[in-house]
Amino acid sequence: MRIGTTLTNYIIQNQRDIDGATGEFTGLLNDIAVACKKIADLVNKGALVNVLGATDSQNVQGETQKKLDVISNELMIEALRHNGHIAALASEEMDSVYHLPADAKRGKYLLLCDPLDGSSNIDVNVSVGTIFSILKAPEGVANPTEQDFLRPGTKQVAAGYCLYGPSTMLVLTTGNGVSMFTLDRDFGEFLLTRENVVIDADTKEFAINASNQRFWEAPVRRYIDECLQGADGPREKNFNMRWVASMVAEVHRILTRGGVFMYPNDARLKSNGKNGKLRLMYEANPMAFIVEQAGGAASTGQQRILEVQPDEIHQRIPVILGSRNEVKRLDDYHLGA
Ligand code: P6P
Repeated sequence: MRIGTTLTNYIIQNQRDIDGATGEFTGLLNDIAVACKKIADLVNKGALVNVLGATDSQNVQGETQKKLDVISNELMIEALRHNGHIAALASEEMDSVYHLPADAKRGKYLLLCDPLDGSSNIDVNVSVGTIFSILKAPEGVANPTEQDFLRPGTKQVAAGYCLYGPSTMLVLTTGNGVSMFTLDRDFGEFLLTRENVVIDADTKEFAINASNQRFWEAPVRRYIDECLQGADGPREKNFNMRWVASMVAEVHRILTRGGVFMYPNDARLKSNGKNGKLRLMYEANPMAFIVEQAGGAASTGQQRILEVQPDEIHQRIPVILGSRNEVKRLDDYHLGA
């Protein structure tokens, strides 16, 4: 009887492709998978284990933290801090870099994560996810600083997400394509269900929060207007629209059937001194790495996301990603503008 390829076996078989990888990288991925399995369990149980609803605290972004935001962050730390695979951790849910306990062995990697992205969907039972990005840690530094994390996305060793949807799926790239694993709850293993994922270069589906239309800049307004004109307009085809308000779900759909996702900067965000809504280090960069590895593209509208030099760990960035021909069209509109 066939068991299938587990995530751990897949990483071991492929770790020769990972720059300088030893069993430590496999161990790190395993720790992340353990945290994701526990988060999946709590997300799935929801009200049964009293994890729904909000806390009375806010994160560094000034956003009210859901109970599961805080719990997911604690689970990620718990899964990683004593196993000696990371040197430090940064999270959307923590103002500053998390340093390991003094007696904990330091590892070769830095982990950045959004422990539970899209958590506003939790209470309405819509898909949410965990996003993670892995960098090499500076050698011989016991407590890496925020500055040690501020590397462009091209320096990522690996990136991935876990989607807590109708099925729980972990999607991963180590720089050699994109692989998808589905959680078999019967024996608690992520099993390989798809590899060498490729995004169609063209699409008829876009994802944007259309309630912000009055704030959009001209290139975005032009692109969406043309899509909405459908077959009678300059695109000569009809488009569909999706907006889940959960980036992990949107990216997974795009990896599966193509599409373009946009969270551009706009007049509303600019008036609040923001450069987009999504965070560069633990949302845009890992998703851009995955999308590019699947043959798609990821841009700010002005430049490739993975080439942005970070200034601070929680900085925001405009995001356009997905089918590469659509991203290029949006880039051309921005550059023309
Ligand atoms: P809005 C979730 O809060 C998130 O960070 C992404 O996952 C999602 O794409 C976006 O924000 C949704 O933003 O403004 O539509 O609620």
